[in-house]
Amino acid sequence: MAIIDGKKLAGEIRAELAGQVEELVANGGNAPHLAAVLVGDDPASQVYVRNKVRSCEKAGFRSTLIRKPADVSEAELLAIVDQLNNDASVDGFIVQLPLPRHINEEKVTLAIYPAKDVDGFHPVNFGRMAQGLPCYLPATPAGILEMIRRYDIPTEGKEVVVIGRSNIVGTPISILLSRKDYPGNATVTICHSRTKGLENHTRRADILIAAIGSPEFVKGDMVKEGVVVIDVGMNRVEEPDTEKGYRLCGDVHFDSVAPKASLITPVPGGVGQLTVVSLLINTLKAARREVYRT
Ligand code: BQF
Repeated sequence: MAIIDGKKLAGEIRAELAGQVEELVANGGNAPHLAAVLVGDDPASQVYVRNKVRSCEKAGFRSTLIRKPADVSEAELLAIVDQLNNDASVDGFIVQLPLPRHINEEKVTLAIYPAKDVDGFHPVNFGRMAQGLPCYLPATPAGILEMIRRYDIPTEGKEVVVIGRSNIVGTPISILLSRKDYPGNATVTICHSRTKGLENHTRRADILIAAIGSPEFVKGDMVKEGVVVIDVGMNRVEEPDTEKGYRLCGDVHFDSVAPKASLITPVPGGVGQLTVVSLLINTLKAARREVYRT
């Protein structure tokens, strides 16, 4: 069994990005500029946005954080989106999800210009992704692909089982891994809360991707010997006797699954690291106008 080192991979990719930023600037361009809008004070969202800002700093990107209180109106948030859409100094931006209940996430996502949608959540980017056209890939699926590439994990003809069908992870990674490409050419099964006999699917997986949102859901007896396990889960579990009062765990019960796996991602220090780096990759593409010419 080997553990995929997301932190090390992310560091290597950030160093490569820093080199590309230097080159861009040496050729008279500006450093890529990412803006992030954070609404409210959800502790997890604050951590994620801080990770993104820090990651920008490490790679030589510019970043701008716009914070608004939880009771910001939908109209005001849409006005901020509009302003960022039209700010030529901002290459790409994100609105950190989830948003408070009184704000329609779909409406906000639709308001972002696809050319600045470096999260890849706009339906135009999703549609382009599904058709294999140039697009901003959603960060977590992009991070998983990058992990598969850098660890030279074979995918052609493999049985991939994805648990979870969200718009930002399960559905796009399923589409991406069934494409005629590398990574891709896999036979993909999507499982979800209504799947019958889940273990009968997961036990057939050569590559198992868990994106459920349920702490330590996948147990050792649900996987076969030699499986590659990609754990997308990011769950906070209360742990009163710790400094923070919680611990992070994935959707995979690491201790029972790892002994059977050929490769496995840890939580923390796994996929999450690559998610953040993928956002920077998209922002560099935005700065270079690689995906949308105008
Ligand atoms: C790590 C996210 C669920 C819902 C919304 C590194 C991150 C997390 C973990 C991070 C995530 C998860 C992000 C680690 C961004 C990934 O070392 O294990 C980085 O910052 N993430 C998000 O923005 O929104 C989410 C998970």
